[in-house]
Amino acid sequence: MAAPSSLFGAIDRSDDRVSVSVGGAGLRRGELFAAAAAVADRVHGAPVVAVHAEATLSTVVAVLGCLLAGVPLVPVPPDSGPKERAHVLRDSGAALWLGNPPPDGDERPEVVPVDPAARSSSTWPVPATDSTAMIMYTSGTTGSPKGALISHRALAAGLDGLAEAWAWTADDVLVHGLPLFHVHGLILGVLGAVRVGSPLVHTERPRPAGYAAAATEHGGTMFFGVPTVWSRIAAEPASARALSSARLLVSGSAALPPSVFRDVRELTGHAPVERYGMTETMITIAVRADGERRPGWVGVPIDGVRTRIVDDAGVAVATDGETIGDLQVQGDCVFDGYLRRPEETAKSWTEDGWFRTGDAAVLDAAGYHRIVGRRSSDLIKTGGYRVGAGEVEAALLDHPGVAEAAVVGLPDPDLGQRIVAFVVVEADGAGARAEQLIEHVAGQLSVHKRPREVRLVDSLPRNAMGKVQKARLLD
Ligand code: MCA
Ligand code: AMP
Repeated sequence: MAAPSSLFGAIDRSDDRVSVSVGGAGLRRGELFAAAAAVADRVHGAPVVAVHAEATLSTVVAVLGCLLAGVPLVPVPPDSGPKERAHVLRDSGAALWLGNPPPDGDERPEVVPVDPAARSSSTWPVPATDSTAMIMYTSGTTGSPKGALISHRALAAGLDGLAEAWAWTADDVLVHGLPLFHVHGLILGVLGAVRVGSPLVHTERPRPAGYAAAATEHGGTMFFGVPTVWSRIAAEPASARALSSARLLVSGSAALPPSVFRDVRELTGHAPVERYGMTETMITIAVRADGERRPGWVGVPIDGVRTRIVDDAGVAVATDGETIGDLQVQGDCVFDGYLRRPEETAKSWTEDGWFRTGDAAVLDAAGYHRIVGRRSSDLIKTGGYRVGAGEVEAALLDHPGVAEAAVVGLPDPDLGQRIVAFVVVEADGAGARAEQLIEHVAGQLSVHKRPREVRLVDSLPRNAMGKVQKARLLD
């Protein structure tokens, strides 16, 4: 029986093509949608549903079930601390929690287990293209993470643009082991594969040996990774060489160091394809499969996206490959705003309707883009994760022994940037030692938001207005 679905085309429950496997547990395409339909039966009509986004087949089934039922879903990172999780659940208004319950006994919505072996033949109306498909929480420079509202239209437009740019078809086999709670691993890495119809082999963690095994055992043709993953692959030549049979090695989520680009090219025979995006916009700029691969350059806008790079007066900068300006984008893949944050939403667009990415970039005469960095040092990219300095500072200041805290991202050969906190302890805060403060943050926020290092200092550098001078800490 075929049933309609805007994101995944007509669904045939007898379709026995290999579809998704996570850590070796797999479902054929028809089974995947029948299992997802059983989830949809359970969540249909809920206002918002949280998905405990562990790297499992159940997570894939849960996400597809919500999309089939037209219920907005919120992926919750499995390692998020109680404070972060409570914020996401409260802010999103999630009425149900799909998947294994979180480890502690927090207050939480009704828990609904997910069973990849369940089957249902129910069908639902295709969700309106402008309705919210996902609420993806992402850090800003200050405050708690904000929920980016991503519509069914944005998902479809973003994925189709990438499929076109990379000649991504059902003949590909996609391999990655990225987390299933971000755009990269979940939207591109799962929904992309299911929309295109290419089998997905998810390796649970993005480790070099897992990627190499998937190349030889499953004939992987496309591999996704953040720069840290590619740098770790380049450091294991035997694993890297196993990827030589691939068609496309794709890097994104942070800047790929040119040295890693060259090492990967040398070991695998493939120059990596770089692409640029944001939680708020999906992937807007990419090197095409048939395009020139230049280290440090992320390519051209995907189909349906327009970009501009402007100076402080809003005037387009010269296309000389050198003049730096603010990157702004437009397109159907852009989100609809932040949940319950009208002011921050309004500030994110220019008066003439361009989304301000907050990234500085240059453009050359061939239309190639290079990302120079974030405009604000308060957004840190560590291992491909975006972390707001303000959120980590707030967690540190919550500790009774901390008087002042400033968090920055310092250059790191493995992670791109590593989180370093400069802390002034209270006069009577002798107990506030560095390791305790790291654990204190870990008790509230996700693992990757923990400072790797805490430096106890007598004072923070401040300007005449009393504002911390982060540039001096970065030095
Ligand atoms: C981490 N650990 C720590 C600390 N931080 N221990 C003590 N203090 C800390 N501060 C622990 C970890 O839990 C882990 O423990 C061990 O140390 C090693 O951590 P790490 O070096 O971070 O390695 P990893 O856990 O293997 O992670 C590296 C990684 C990961 C796999 C590259 O960072 C990752 O999955 N990144 C992907 C992020 C991503 O998908 N971003 C996409 C955003 P244990 O071994 O016990 O677990 S979407 C996006 O950006 C846009 C749309 C785009 O363009 O894609
Ligand atoms: P996130 O919200 O986690 O989606 O992070 C988005 C940010 O990651 C962007 O605003 C950029 O600063 C950064 N980013 C993503 N892809 C790239 C890339 N290929 N090169 C440089 N920076 C990137």
